[in-house]
Amino acid sequence: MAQSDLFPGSAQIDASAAVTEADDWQARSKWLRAELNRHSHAYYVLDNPTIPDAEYDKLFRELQAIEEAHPDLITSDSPTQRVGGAALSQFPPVRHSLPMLSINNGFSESDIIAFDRRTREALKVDGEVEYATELKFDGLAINLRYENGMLVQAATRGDGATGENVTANIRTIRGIPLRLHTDHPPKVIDVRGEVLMFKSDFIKLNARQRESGQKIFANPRNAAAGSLRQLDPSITSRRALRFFAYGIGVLEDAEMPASHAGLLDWYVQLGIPICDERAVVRGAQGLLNFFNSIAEKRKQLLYEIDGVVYKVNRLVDQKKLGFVSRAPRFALAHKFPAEEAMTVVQDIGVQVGRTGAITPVARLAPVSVGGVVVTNATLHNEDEVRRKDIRIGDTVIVRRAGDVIPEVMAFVPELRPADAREFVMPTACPVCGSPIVRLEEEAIARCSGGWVKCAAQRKGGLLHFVSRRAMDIEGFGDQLIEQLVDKHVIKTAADLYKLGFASLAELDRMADKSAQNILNALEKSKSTTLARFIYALGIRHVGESTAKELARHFGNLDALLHATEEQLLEVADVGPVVARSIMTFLADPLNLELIEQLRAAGIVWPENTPERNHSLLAGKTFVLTGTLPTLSREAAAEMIEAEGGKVSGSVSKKTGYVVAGADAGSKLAKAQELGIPIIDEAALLQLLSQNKQ
Ligand code: D41
Repeated sequence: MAQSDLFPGSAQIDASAAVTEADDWQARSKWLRAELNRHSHAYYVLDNPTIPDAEYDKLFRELQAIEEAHPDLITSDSPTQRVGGAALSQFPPVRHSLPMLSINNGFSESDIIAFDRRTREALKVDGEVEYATELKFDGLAINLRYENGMLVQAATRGDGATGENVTANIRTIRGIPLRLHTDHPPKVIDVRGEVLMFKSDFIKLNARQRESGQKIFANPRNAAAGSLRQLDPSITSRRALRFFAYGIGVLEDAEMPASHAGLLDWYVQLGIPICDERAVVRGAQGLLNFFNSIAEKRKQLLYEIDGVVYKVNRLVDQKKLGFVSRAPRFALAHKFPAEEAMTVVQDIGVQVGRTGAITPVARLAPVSVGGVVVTNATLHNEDEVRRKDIRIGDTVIVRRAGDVIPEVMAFVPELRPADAREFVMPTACPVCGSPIVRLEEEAIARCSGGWVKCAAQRKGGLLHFVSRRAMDIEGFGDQLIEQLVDKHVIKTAADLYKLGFASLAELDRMADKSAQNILNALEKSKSTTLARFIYALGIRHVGESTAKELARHFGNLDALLHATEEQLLEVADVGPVVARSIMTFLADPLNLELIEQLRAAGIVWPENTPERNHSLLAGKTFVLTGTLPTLSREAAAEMIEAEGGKVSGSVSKKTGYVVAGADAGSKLAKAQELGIPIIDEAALLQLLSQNKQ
C-alpha cells in the first residue's frame, strides 16, 4: 500500500516540497552564477577584487556540485561552462559579416601632423578635430559575436575577411562576459578587440614552461597567440589571457553610439573589458601630447603596447572619411620604434665578466632595434642556449627594450638552414687560457683564472669599481680601462690611485685636460661611504642593497673584516650563499691586501657605531595595504625604514607584519591565509616608538 493511501494529501505535499526544493536549487544556482560573474568582472575587468580567491573557489565548487546533481540547471553563461567540450582537430573558418580592416601606421611627428591635416581637409573643418586616443595593444585581434546578449562565436581576424573559430578558447578568458550586462541586449553585436597576456603572467607562464621542459615563448604576444591556438581549451584556460575591446562590427536592433568614446563607455556598461588609458583630445598637438604621456608610462603598464591609436571621435565623421584600400582613413596607429627585430646569428662567442662568468653572446648581422644598431645580443648562459635551441646560422628574434642589454629571444624554425651549428662551450678562457669550470649546482660556467690571471676579469672588476653606484669615478669608460689594463699600467683598483698625470697623458686619445679631470675625479672619490666601498669591492652576490645592509649592520670596515660566518648570517639580506661568498672573499690574502692598499691611498668614509642589535624592526619586512587613518604610505614606509625595517609590496611567508588600513584587499586576505601578524596604524606607531627606547 502506498503511503498516500494512509495519509490522504501527503503525496501532494511531497510533490510540492519537491517543487520548492527544485526552485530552491534553481534560485541558488542563479544567485551563485550572478555572484561569481560579478566577482570575475570585478577582478578581471575592473581590476578591483571583491573577495579572496579561496572564497571564490568555495562558491564555484558549490555551483559545480548543484549543477552536477541537476544538469538541467546548467546555463551557457555559467562560470562552470567556460571550459567545456573536447579538443578540436582544427579551427573551422569563419567569414566575418563585416571585414576586420587593418590600420595605417605613422612613426614620426610629421606623419601625425599630416594625418591631422588630411582629416581636416576631408571633413572640411576649420577648427580642431576631436579624436579618441587609446593604446595599441600588442596582441591578437578578435571578433566576439553576441546574439541576444549571449556570446555565441569568437573568431580571429585572419586575413580580415575570414578568420578561425576560436569560441571554445575565448570562452575560457575570465574577463570576457559570456552574457552581456544588460536586460535589453542588441539582437546581434560584433565586439572587436585584442587578446593579450599581461607581462607578469607571461613571466610566470615561461617559468612553468621551463620547469616542465616545454616551449619558452619569446614575448607576451607569442604566448597569447600560442595559448589561443591550443586545440584543447583546457590548456587555454590555464593561460591567463585578457581582452580589451576597441571596435565594433555588425550591430542589429540597437542604436549606434555617436562617438568612439561613447562606444567604449557603452562597452563598460555591457561588462566588456576596456582599457582605462584612453582620452578624447583635440588637434595634432592633443595627439602628440597623448603619445608622449603614454611613452613615459609605457614601462609601468601591465601589458605590452607597440604604440597608440588615434581615431576620429564622431562616428558620422568616420563614415564620411571612408577607406583607402583595406584601412579606414579615420584611424592611425602611432607606433613606437620596434623593440624587436629579426636577424641572423653569424656566430656565438663568449664574454668573460668580472666574476669570471662566461656568457654566450650571439654575434649578429647588424640590425636596428629600438632605434639602435645591434650586433651583439646576450644568450645568458649555456642552459639558456640549449633551452632556446639557438644555433649559428639561425634567424632569430632580438629584443632591446629601453636601456636593457639586447637579448636573443627565439629562433624562427621555418628559416633554420640545414647546416645550422650548435654552440659549444669552450674549455679554456678565450682571454687568459685558464680552464673554464662549471660547478654542478651552478648555471654559470666560469673562468678559473681569477683577476690575477685573467685580464677580462680585471677589466670587469675595475669597471665595476669606478661605476656610478660604486666609487663613482667619472671619466673611466670601457676603452680607457681596456688600455690601462692591456698596457699593464694598472692591475688592481688600488693602482688607480697611483696613476700620475704623465702616465695618463701619454695614453691614446687623452688630452691634458681630460687627464687632469680624471685625477680630480679620483681625488674626489676618496671621500665615500662604507656601503659604496663594500659594493665597489665586487664580492660575488653582494649587490648594492646587501652592501648597504652590511655597512649598516657592522658600522665600520674592521667589524666586517673580522666577522664570523654566524655574524654575517645575522645581517638582513644575508643568507648562507652570500655569507659563504663573503667569507671566501675575505679569506684571500690578495683581497685583504687590496683593501689595505685602498685605505692607504686615502679612501675614507664616516664610521658609524654598529647598529643596535636589539632593534625590533631590523630585518623585518612590512607590507602596507589599504588607507591608513593618518599616515600616507610613503610616510609609513619611511618611518619603518628609518628604524631598520623593510617595506615590500607583496605578502609572502617571509612577511613580518601586514599593516592594514581601510579597504584593505587581497593582501590582507593573503596575510590571514598565511597567518602573518596584522596590525593597524596605532600598533605600528607603538612598535616604532618602542624601538626608539
Ligand atoms: O590596440 C590595437 N591593437 C588596436 C587595433 C586598436 N586599439 N584599434 C584598432 N582599430 C582598428 C580599426 C580602426 C580598423 C577599427 C585596431 C585595429 N583596427 C586592428 N587590429 C588589427 C588590425 C587592425
